[in-house]
Amino acid sequence: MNQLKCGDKVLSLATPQVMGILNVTPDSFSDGGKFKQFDSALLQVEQMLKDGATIIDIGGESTRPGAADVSVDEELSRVIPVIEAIKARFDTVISVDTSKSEVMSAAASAGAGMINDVRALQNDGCLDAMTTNDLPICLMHMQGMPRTMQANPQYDNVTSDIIDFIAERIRVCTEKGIEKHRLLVDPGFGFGKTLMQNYQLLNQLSAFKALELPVLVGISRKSMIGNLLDADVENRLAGSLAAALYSVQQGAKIIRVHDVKETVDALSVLAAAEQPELTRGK
Ligand code: 9MG
Repeated sequence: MNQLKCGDKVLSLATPQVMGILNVTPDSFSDGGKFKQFDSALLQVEQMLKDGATIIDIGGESTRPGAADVSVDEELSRVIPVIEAIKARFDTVISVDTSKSEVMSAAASAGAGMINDVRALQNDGCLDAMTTNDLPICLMHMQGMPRTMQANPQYDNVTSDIIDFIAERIRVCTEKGIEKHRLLVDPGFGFGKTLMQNYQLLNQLSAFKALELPVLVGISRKSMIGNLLDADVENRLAGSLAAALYSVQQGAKIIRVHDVKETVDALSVLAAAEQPELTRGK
């Protein structure tokens, strides 16, 4: 259970892993033409890997609250060339953040090592698409859809409702033939949750251990940090690091972040505090 087979690579989850975020949506590259954008994406990947990321999560569809839909062709044209270029240049696990079956299949053929689906394989064709490869899949919880999800999210009990939802998605996946050892779970911070619901969920994150699958968490720079601290997006680093450390202490195995170096440093200090013998020889 501590190892995840990601295509031709094996990822150890014996220690927490950092997943670096690579958005390839037009709003993430405001400076110039397509080639410049491509180069800048690869430079960003190179830096994140130097800083200690072991997974790069490529997203061609914005899932921010209020974000518009993207066509299959547009998403394919944003994501597939970037997967191919990363695969040719770097030795890393490539995760693809998508909810489209066509993108899942094309990404798997292009060399992706993981699929990260914020809709937990609920869209048409996704379950079938993922039975034709053996990649790991992150099943994330979202209430509603990005355009409207923050309108008025409602739960009886935020943590147990989300655990029940994910348990049902695990059941559906395994019934389809997608083995449990391929699955990761994610409570979906910020996806249809109020500020208080997000912090209740963070407080109770260890309850997700009951699902007996690796937990992935994405809190980096989100509104749950900004709204708590009254901080704009450039001033959320300290809050994001605190959330990352707390998540790992509650059992999270993969942390999805923008600020890779700072997160890796913070996790190294946490690991040394927990196991001082790790510092031997330094
Ligand atoms: C794509 N994306 C944005 N936020 C995310 C989160 O919290 N988890 C996962 N798995 N993906 C996310």
